[in-house]
Amino acid sequence: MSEHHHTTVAGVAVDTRHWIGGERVASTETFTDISPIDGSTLGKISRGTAMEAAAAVAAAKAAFPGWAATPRAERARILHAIADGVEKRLEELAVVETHDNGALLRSHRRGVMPRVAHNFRFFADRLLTLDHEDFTTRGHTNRVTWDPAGPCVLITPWNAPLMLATWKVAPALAAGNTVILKPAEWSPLTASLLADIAAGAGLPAGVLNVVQGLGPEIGDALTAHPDVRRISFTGSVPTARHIAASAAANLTPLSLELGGKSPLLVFADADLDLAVDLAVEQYDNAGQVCLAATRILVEESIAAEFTRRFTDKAARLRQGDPRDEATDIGPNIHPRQLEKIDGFVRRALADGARAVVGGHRGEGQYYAPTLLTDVRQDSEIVQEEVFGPVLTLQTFTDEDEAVRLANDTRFGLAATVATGDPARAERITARLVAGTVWVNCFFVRDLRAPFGGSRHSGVGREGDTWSFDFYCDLKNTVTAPKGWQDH
Ligand code: TXE
Repeated sequence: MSEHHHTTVAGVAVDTRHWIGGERVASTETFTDISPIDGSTLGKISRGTAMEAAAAVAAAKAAFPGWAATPRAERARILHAIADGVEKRLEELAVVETHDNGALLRSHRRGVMPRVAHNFRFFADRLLTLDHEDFTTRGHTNRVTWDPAGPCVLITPWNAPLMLATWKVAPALAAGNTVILKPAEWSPLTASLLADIAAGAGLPAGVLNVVQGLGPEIGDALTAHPDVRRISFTGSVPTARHIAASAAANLTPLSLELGGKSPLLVFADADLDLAVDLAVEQYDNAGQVCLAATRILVEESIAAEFTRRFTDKAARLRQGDPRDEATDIGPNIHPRQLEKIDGFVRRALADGARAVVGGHRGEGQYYAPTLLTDVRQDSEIVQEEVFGPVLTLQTFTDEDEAVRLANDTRFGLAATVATGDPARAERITARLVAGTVWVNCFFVRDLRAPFGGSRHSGVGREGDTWSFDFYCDLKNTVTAPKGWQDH
């Protein structure tokens, strides 16, 4: 096979072509996928155009009636078989993902890839109990059913590639839809492995299609296509706006999971060690987490002590090769992302901010974990998502000020509250604008809960029945009572 058709990453063979209608399809052009670990080339990936996009939608359209008519139990069985395939190849998926996006191998092994398998199992099982009790209206029976919607375009980012992709793929397939998955061009490899796994699990041809390519080149051909019935996107706000405009032509329903600028509120009555742990945890995945609480808001009276303990703990973080079990923070995804992060920090420093920790690049693809103080509420560094290991610290004197600062951005994805007072936790939580609020914890997630954001953090919720509601056309059938002919 040509080097334009496949690559080998840490001993794992990956097909670098599209997967359309159950076949591998190559584009004439390719794009280069590089590893954030050392900048090495991982492969030449098929660079999709409108032609491949149209072919993928046509394949998804052709496969739809068959898959939609497949009994729920059989769909669930195949999704469980995909989960089995993920578990069987878990180590390979973890290794390839780490080479491709630079996130820690240990978290891919122990957290992310098991969750990928769980995504399939959860929605397979949930499908089997997806029923609304019938009810009657003047003797007429109402029956609510979840009809599959049709071909779904799923566009996904690079910060947690396979996890975020399968969070959409699994419910879309469970619901009886067919899928065109477009992974991010900075981390295209595990989506291709997923296509192999799905085919091995017996998913019929055309039910899952994977197209590779650069967003601005292939995006519109997918999102403006009249045969596409749903678009689910996780990524940036500007791209979401573009997709929404493109989808408007056909009024295609959208689910949008976007960025955040979430607060961590630390009250003087909090367990300070826990609060510091929660703050340092925000450097996970080199800060490339939409949920990250990047704005630390600390009660004035404990700010000095909090900062001292935070600085001590941050100094002990080990930054380095994400394949090393001892590493806490790996590289950032791409030279362009590093440029972007550094630009934010330079401008903040020029604007009067002070770097208490870090504030500069590290070697190669690494950015030093950074904490900035003396930042203005209306400044760029407080208002815009950096998507790197950069946190700001501000102080407040009472609950009203804490809530005002916490809610004063255009985002509303998540918030974390550290306090020893349950009544205060309740008061604060009720006033926060956020899709998820954690009290004295962070990142505890469950597929039974709704996930999503308010304002510019997104539109809609994913998880449990909220995913099914999005991926289905809900139908109510009203049947007259028996013997209606006699009347
Ligand atoms: O995102 P894009 P980028 C935020 C984060 C980051 C910034 C930029 O702040 O620094 O976004 O990242 C596809 N039509 N998040 O530029 O462009 C693209 O190919 C259709 C937060 O990488 O949004 C990729 O598959 N699709 C976030 C996907 O959109 C298009 C995760 C995401 O890329 C397209 C990622 C187009 N015109 C970034 N243009 C989160 N919420 O977790 C691009 N794409």
